[in-house]
Amino acid sequence: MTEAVRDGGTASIVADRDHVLREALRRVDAPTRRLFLQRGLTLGGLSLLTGCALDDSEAVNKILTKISFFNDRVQGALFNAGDLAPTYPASMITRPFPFNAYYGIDEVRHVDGDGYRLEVSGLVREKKTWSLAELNALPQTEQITRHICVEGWSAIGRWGGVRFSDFLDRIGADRTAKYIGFKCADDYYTSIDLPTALHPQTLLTLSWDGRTLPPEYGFPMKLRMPTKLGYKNPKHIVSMFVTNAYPGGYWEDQGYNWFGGS
Ligand SMILES: Nc1nc2c(c(=O)[nH]1)N[C@H]1C(S)=C(S)[C@@H](COP(=O)(O)O)O[C@H]1N2
Ligand SMILES: [Mo]
Repeated sequence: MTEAVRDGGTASIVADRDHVLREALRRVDAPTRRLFLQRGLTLGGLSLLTGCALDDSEAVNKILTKISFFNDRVQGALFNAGDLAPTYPASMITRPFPFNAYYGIDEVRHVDGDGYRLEVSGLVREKKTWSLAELNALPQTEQITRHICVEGWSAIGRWGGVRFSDFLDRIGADRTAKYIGFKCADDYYTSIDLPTALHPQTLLTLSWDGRTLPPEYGFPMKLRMPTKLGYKNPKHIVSMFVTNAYPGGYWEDQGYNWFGGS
């Protein structure tokens, strides 16, 4: 054990400064990292940027959280609503397509499609619920795009459904709102920024590989966004709400970056 660690408190923070800087860099993506490195990243600089004094380990956590929010703003500013994620030919679809959730595949949620009603609330003109038949009756589109999971895998899949911006028009969503939050049939939840919600490739997803969305991939409905990492793509959505109050997310509240661009 080093002298600094035995002292605890301030001393260990100073001893851990390289660790704090490394951790700060790990929490941001490439553009923010470049910006930090160009400016010469220092602990003093981080304190200034986040308005936190680096005097105890709680402050370190606070700083890292603030850096993640700072990174959200950088990603939000760099997000170009017109830039499309790559699409692929059907021959490149990954088979079998991977399953992932915070539980194993044997615990996949089986939602009853007949009783299903998507609840829509918050800053919208039409606070109604939607049955699957009603969602399926809306104009549909398809995409073959790549899903990227932070756990170190990616896969190309084919998803179909309603362009989310069309759906937002139909429910009269307030386009000046900050967030759309989603709650799922498991305990999962997440939220996205409005520019991503309105992106042309953001899809209220009802089908996978040309057939009804299977339970493991999110039946009865998921949100598919090729511009965002896997954990931002909620499966088994049962309710959505348009809001200006930050809704967070299942992984985001445990330290994953909120914007989660891919
Ligand atoms: N409801 C719900 N949605 C979720 C998750 C989850 O655990 N529950 N996991 C997320 C993560 S981390 C990934 S990578 C993708 C996996 O989607 P897939 O099973 O279609 O590959 O779902 C995302 N959406
Ligand atoms: Mo993931």
